[in-house]
Amino acid sequence: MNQYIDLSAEVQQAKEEGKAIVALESTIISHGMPYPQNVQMAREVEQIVRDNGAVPATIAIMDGKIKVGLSDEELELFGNSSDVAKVSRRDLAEIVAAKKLGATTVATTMICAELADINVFVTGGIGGVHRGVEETMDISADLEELARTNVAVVCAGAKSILDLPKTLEYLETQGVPVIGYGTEFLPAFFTRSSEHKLNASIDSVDTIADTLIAKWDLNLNGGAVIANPIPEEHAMDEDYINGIINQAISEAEEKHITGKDSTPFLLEKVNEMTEGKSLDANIALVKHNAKVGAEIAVRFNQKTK
Ligand code: PSU
Ligand code: MN
Repeated sequence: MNQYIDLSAEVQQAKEEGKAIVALESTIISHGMPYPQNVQMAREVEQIVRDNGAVPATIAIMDGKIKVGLSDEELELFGNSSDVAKVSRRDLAEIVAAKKLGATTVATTMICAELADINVFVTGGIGGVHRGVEETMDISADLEELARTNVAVVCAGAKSILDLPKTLEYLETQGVPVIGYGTEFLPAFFTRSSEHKLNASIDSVDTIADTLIAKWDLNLNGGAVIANPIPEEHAMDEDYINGIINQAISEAEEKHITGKDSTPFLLEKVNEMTEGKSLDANIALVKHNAKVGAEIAVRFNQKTK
């Protein structure tokens, strides 16, 4: 194992026993949701992974190490401190070497998961091509990571704070499969669907595991997006949430919020303007992803043992 990787006792034991492991990110905790709901979400998601037969490994940077598996106290620390850096690929070496606290984005969680030999990663939504990219060139490093790192990312699609068609085009160019789980259309995070038809739709976790195995056995390097729609009962009204998102984007433009601050700003604004309703939806969809992700990880593990 890489010298910078520090496995928790639970993850270490899972490795020894050959159990399925599911990676979880920490930017969603430190920069994606308010305290204390973020910490509670993180604990519940870990428990859902366990209840579905896998072992959770929340990933974060601390004391010059990549921690794979966090204790309750560490989850609390990452959920409730103001000096946690948002760490994407660009930032990883600096934050490790400086021994700072860092929360890993989708891109960095993929890097760390691969180093720890974990194939399945569960989160809420991936980053993507931002609206207005023609001006800003703002394209999340998550997409480039999906192109090169062999980890499957189970998410609820991407938020319409992004330019969804351009995000799909980018992924196609990079050869990243986007698999709709039980849907033929890209889920748009808060809503179950969008108008963007996907190339692949699979209804069983077993077949998803087979697809991942075939991909990597064929040396088709890179990740895959498993897009799992938010459960019906938690989905938001499309016009309502898109109206709010448009307002949040206007405000970000007025305030000249750019770069890595853009996504956290928009998430917080949307949460504020929906009076917490978007946060409830966000938490519900992550929990659902945790169940599906654990099921995929268990199948993948059985088939590759
Ligand atoms: N989308 C969400 N919640 C999040 C993020 C995205 O709904 O917390 C986080 C993830 O960690 C993702 C990151 O990797 O934002 C993308 O940031 P950026 O656009 O700066 O690459
Ligand atoms: Mn960006």
